Amino acid sequence: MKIDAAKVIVCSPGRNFVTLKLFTDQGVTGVGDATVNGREKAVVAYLEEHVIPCLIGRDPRRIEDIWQYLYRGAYWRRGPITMAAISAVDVALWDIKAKMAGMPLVDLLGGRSRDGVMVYGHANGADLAETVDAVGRYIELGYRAIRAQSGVPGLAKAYGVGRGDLHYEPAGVGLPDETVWDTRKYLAYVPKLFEALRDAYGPGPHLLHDVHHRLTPLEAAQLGKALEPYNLFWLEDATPAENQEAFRLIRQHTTTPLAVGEVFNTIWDAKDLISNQLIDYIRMAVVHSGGLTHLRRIADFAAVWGVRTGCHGATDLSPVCMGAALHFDAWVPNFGVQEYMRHTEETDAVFPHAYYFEAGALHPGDAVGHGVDIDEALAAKYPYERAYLPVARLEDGTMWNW
Ligand code: EZ4
Ligand code: CO
Repeated sequence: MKIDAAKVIVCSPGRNFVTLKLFTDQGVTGVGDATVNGREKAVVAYLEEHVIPCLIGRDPRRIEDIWQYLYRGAYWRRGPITMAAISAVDVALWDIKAKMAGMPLVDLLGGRSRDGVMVYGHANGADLAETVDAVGRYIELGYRAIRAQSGVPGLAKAYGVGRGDLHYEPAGVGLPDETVWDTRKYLAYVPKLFEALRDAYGPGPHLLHDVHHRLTPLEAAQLGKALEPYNLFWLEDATPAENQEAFRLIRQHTTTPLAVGEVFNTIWDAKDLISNQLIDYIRMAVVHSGGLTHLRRIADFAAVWGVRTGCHGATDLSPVCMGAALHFDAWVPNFGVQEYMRHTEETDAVFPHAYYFEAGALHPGDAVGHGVDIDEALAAKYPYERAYLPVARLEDGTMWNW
């Protein structure tokens, strides 16, 4: 059996997606997501110029060997572009293997560990009252876990506050949007938000919050402590994690559970965080961490240290990534939660999928493979548009972490 063709499809049904489709001499095809938000074309070139020529003629059943060939064989290892390209190949190969076996992918991974994958939705509002209402709407929709983000008094724009109720999309067409950040205003406000949420909805719903890399370790420790009375499910990306050791200081001061890792690419980015038990949830996604072959190893390593999974699932991760993630989540023994930001109707139509939402959970569905495909004719109606994530500056103009 041979891989006899490969195609990279870029489309923008509301936002940009990069999709790899592999074709075999036996007619079975597979698809993988390769989207890196705001740097899409770099992955396209990496795949077209450097990966696909090495794939043609290879046996698609040899997933492990192809993974090692692309990882070790590149010499220049790791990084988001490389690992997204490897992930796209890996997920397409798992899709092919599961289709050949006539099984949903979860059955190849070891079978289901649970009925449905608990997801958390994104509630947001311009101010405290709007955010409290938005969380209520997610509870009415059946969500058991909800991330709450709110506009901050005195700041024109805040991370996580979007257009409308059920969608949040940070990337924008054109050059990067400039936003202004002030840590003092934010830190004074967030505990009030979670106090109001517990007053309104009691101890039942799991509540989550994403700091989005804005704080220093000491400020993160202060926030974690201030939020302890409200029993968060997790506090996410409290400080940038290039320096894994930085989380030790946060950990020493607070029992608020910590989640990190959506921007990580390999096990090496998380090794110290996990083995020193500095975090509770590892957030790496199928698309940005080398596919199922690598994410499985990270999850097994995390299980040794009692760390659970909480895969990134924002809208820039395409339905193909979501489909693969849900098969992984349904299997992985140390599952925590799966992020779920709904895609637009246009995106859902371009990527027909077997997964569905029911009672606060996503279900991978019963289709063979990972259950997600791309409608190429429809995709062609939505050409690529250059888009970027915003950037952040302090009030005096200093560049900060967005
Ligand atoms: O900003 O996926 O937890 N979710 C997030 C996302 C990220 C985007 C970046 O591309 O932090 O909203
Ligand atoms: Co995040």
